[in-house]
Amino acid sequence: MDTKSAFITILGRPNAGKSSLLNALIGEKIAAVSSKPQTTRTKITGVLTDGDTQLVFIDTPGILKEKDRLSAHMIKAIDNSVSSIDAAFLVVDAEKRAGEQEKALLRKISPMTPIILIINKVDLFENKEDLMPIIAEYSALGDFAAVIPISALKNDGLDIVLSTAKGFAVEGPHYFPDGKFTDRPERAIVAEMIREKLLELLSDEVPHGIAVGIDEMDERDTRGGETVLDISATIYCEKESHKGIIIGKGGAMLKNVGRLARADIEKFFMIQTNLKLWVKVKEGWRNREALIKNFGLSDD
Ligand SMILES: Nc1nc2c(ncn2[C@@H]2O[C@H](COP(=O)(O)OP(=O)(O)OP(=O)(O)O)[C@@H](O)[C@H]2O)c(=O)[nH]1
Ligand SMILES: [Mg+2]
Repeated sequence: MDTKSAFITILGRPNAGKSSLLNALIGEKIAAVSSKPQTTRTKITGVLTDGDTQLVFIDTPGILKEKDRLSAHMIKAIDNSVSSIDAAFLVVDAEKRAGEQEKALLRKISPMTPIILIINKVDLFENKEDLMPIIAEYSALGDFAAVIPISALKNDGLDIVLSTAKGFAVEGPHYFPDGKFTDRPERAIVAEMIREKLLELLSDEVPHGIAVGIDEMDERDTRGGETVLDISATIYCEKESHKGIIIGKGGAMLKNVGRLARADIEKFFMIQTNLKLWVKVKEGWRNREALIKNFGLSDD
């Protein structure tokens, strides 16, 4: 059988729904999703193999302005994801006006790379006619190979995204074993599940200064003959005052984070999980290269 593959990078401003789209296309929750901007911090690869065709999607952080060392790495992750690809998805939020952020992203993509404009969150429009001027405005930003309105949240239009993506596959080997849907280590997926809950539950600056490290992740057989997954993770924050907020009154916040993250982990790995969370302060880690690297957030 002649195999085919396509590498497709997903770009877009913060919160446009890039990671939601990646998860929906792969059918597994491999990337954290939240209503806060700058949820994704590194490039995340999702793989979908269908018969002879393998699609490799690369989700990227939504960020354009450098404000510290971490954001510099996030921008680098975007820049490192736009070369040697077969196509790019520009994901835009139908509720937002087209702007400088999209233009800046388009400038990063080689003129040789076909770009598919994906207009996301169309579920928020009761009257689909209201979408027409929005589609026209975004379409005027560039020369797009296709324009596809979707709802990543409601799984609407994804079949068109997939068939369009397949059209960009070129003859070549499959770069990942069939059945594998991400190159992310299990520990990284778990850390992101925990950070996702912190992003949703905490407000303002606190969650943006958080990194999660997995200290232990091991399966264990209980006396009752069951297998459980023991995970011990540390939540690093930037200030002593943030530590108090993360732990919450009587430990309530941390308990809540643990409960929600555990549910996600159990669903993903299909195994009963015992999750222990710790909180530590690492002042100014977002500007410390060694710590950024340690947290797996470096794109060198
Ligand atoms: N209504 C609606 N909400 C959506 C849709 N897709 C994503 N969202 C929401 O939009 C928010 C941002 O989604 P993400 O997937 O994290 O966005 P992102 O582009 O990856 O964001 P960054 O990683 O911060 O750049 C979340 O609250 C999602 O639930 C959609 O189709 N419809
Ligand atoms: Mg994201």
